[in-house]
This record gives sequence, C-alpha cells and structure tokens, in this order.
Amino acid sequence: MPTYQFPEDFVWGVATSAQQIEGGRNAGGRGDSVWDRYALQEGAIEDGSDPFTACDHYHRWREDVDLMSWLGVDAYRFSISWSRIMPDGKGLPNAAGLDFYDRLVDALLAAGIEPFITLNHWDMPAALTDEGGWPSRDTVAAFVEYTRAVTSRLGDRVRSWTTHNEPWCVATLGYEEGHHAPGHKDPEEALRAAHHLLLSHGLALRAIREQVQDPSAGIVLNLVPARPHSDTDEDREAARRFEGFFNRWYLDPLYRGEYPEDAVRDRVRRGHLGSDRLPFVESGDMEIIQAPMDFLGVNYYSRATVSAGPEGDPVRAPLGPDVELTEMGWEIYPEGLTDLLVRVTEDYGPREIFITENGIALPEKPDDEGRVDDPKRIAFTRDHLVAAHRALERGVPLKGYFHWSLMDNFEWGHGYTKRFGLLRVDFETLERAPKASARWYRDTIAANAVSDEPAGV
Ligand code: IFM
Repeated sequence: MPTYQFPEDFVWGVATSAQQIEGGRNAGGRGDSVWDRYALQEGAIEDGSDPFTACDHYHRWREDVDLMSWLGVDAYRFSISWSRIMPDGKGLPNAAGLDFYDRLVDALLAAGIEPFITLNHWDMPAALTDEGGWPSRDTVAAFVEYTRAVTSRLGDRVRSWTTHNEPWCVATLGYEEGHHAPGHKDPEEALRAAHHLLLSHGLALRAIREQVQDPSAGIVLNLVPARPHSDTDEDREAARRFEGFFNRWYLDPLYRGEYPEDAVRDRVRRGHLGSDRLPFVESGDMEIIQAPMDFLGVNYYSRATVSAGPEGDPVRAPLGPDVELTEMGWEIYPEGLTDLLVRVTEDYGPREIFITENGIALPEKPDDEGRVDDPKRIAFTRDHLVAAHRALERGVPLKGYFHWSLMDNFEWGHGYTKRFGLLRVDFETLERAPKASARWYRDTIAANAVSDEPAGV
C-alpha cells in the first residue's frame, strides 16, 4: 500500500465558523446577525431550529481548544462573528466581543495552534441588512471598518487573515436563489452583492496589510468543477456557463482584474444585466479587487454534473444509482480535487493554496457508549488527501488542509440535520465526543502522511 508523505511544513487543521458553533446569541453585547433573524422566519430552517445556542462554543471554547490539542492540529480556521464586534453594524466596536477572540487567540497560541481567521463567514449584522446588505455599496465601508477593528486588536498575534468565505454562497444563495439569509430572489441584487463582496475584499486586504505585521492574507472560494452530463454541444455549453458564474466570476476579477466576458454575456442574455457594461463597477474598483493575495483558500466538496435546461442554461442532471453520494446529496469525487487544484494553479498562478474546507455529512447514530464509528468519513478524507498529494506532485503550491469540520454544528438552512464533525456533538447535553474519524485524523497528522490502507477503520 503506498504511503503519501506530506512536506515537513504542511499545515494540518480543522475549520469552523462563528454562526455555526458559537451560540451566545446576545451574550457580551452581541447584536443579531442576518442569520439569527432569517432563522426566525417560518420554514427557513429545515428542522425548525436556530443557531442561538449551536454548540455553545462561546462558553465551551476552552474545552474545544483542548480537543484540538488532543487532535494535534497545527492550525485552527475559525471566523469572527461580525455582529459580536459591530452589534449595530457601525460605530465603536464592542469591547466584550473583541475580548472573547483575544482570549481564544491567546489560548490557541499557548497550545501551539496557529489561528487562521476568517472575517466574514456569512453572518453580517442584521442592522446592515436593514440598510441594504451586500447589494448596497455602503456595506463595503462597513466591512472595512469592522476589519480594522479586528486586525488592530489581534494583528499583533494573528498572521493569517481571510476576508470572505465563499462569496458565491452569500451572493447567489442569499440574494438570487433565496435559500440562505436574507432569502432574496433577485439576480440583479446578487450581481451587485458579488461585486461589493469582491471590492470589500480588496479594501480589507489593504487594511490588513496596514495593521498586521508580515500578514498572510487571502480569500476562500468554494470551487465546483462542472462535468457535462453528455457529450452533446448543449451539455458542454451548459458546463461552461455553470463554471463561468460559479468559479470564474470570482477567480477572474481576483487574478485578472476583469469579469469573464462570456459569463457577463450570459447574464445579459438572461436579462440580469442591461448591457455588458456592469453598472455597479466604478472606476478603480477592478484594480482594488486584483490586489495580489498571499493565498487562495479552496473549499472542495464535490463536482457538478450539468445538462442544458431551458434556454440552454445549466441544470443539475440526475446521477445514476452507482454514484456515491453524501448525506447532502453531493457526489463523492476525490479526483476532482487534483484536477481543480492543478487547473487553478495553471490558469491563475496563486502564490499559495490552502484547502480550507473538505469534509462529509453522514447519517450517524452513536452506539450505547456514545461512540460513533464513521468509516465513510475516514475513507472520504483519506481519498481527498491522496488527491491533494497528487496535486502537490504536479507542482501545486498547496500548503495545508483544513477538515470541515471540527465538530457537528448548525448547517445553515439544514439546521442540525447534517453532521460534518470529527467530534460528535450531542445537541441536548452539548457534550463533544471524538468519532473514529477524529482518532484517524489524529494519527494522520502525527504521521504527516496518509496511506492508501483503510487505517483505523
Ligand atoms: O457548513 C458549510 C460551511 O459553512 C461553508 N462551506 C460548506 C460547509 C458544508 O456545507
């Protein structure tokens, strides 16, 4: 069985986000976020739940740091709750909110775990949504103000900064498809939201560089390769359109300073734009967006198989019974990770890449002693690590891997019905317990290697 040894300085980590684990809805002066408010809408969350307590990490963070020490991770990717720092969206930062992260960062550093901070993992203050949210250009300044508040407090100890997590989700799911907060269905709003996310990224990057010594700063994108369902011209064209809006709409501005022409034409044809002159782009914006980044974070879960729907636009094609799916209904396709990383490297030349999320939701039942045996998560993670290693062999500047997620948590519109954690969380008692996959990941980190053998299963 081959063993895949990772470079000495490869960063092994786990990831979470504030809204999904913290709870402490109004503790320490926190204001409501757009997701707190959205969760209260009838039918918004599959199981009728809310993120108000979540994993109660706000009160149990010490235990969580201890569990990460036990896992042996080098780094912890977490996000700051924007509404804990800026309860009203603007104005003076909330000192108690900053204190919380100050303590967390110190505890992580004391445990030898490097903090990788994300500033926006979807939970903007509800007060800013009232003023227009991401479709409003004013939100850009509010985000930069918030960035300054956080970096001026933590920038002396934290080197790694991510501006936004998965801006496609914020713009498209939040403002076009309405599956995420704030639940709007307006494609034109979504395009403006996407632009303001990108613009605020560029300006926040400047703020980070001004306030952090020797920063490593970037953005995290969820990239989804598209496979045409058949070899017809129509399905191939549908795949082009899918990737144009999902992946290149973000990668092209960030690395080339322009929106992809073909994808812009698609939007004009669909009536989402009046012409190929994007009305929300002002002079100088694209230079700001294109500011060089230290790293690109890639979240990879699956690929999309698409066919041509009405007017040739992409629709998800039904998958055959032989295709293995996760509990989210996503195809398990590790090879796609190698191809994606190689393609992004060739097309855009990022200085460094981190896999900032990768993981699997599974239906799980603990045994009588509360233990969860999750061989499928072990196999999934092992196969994706092998795929990551293949990308390294092909020259991809891959620097680390963060498993999503440290623990079961609030999976947005799915509530608590989808479990992604290495640690099982009992949402009645809030107790955490390592699953078999956590022990396997611990051994993998210790070996700095993954073997094709079904280790620990
Ligand atoms: O839980 C989410 C995370 O917040 C963003 N990336 C995908 C994960 C799984 O759906």
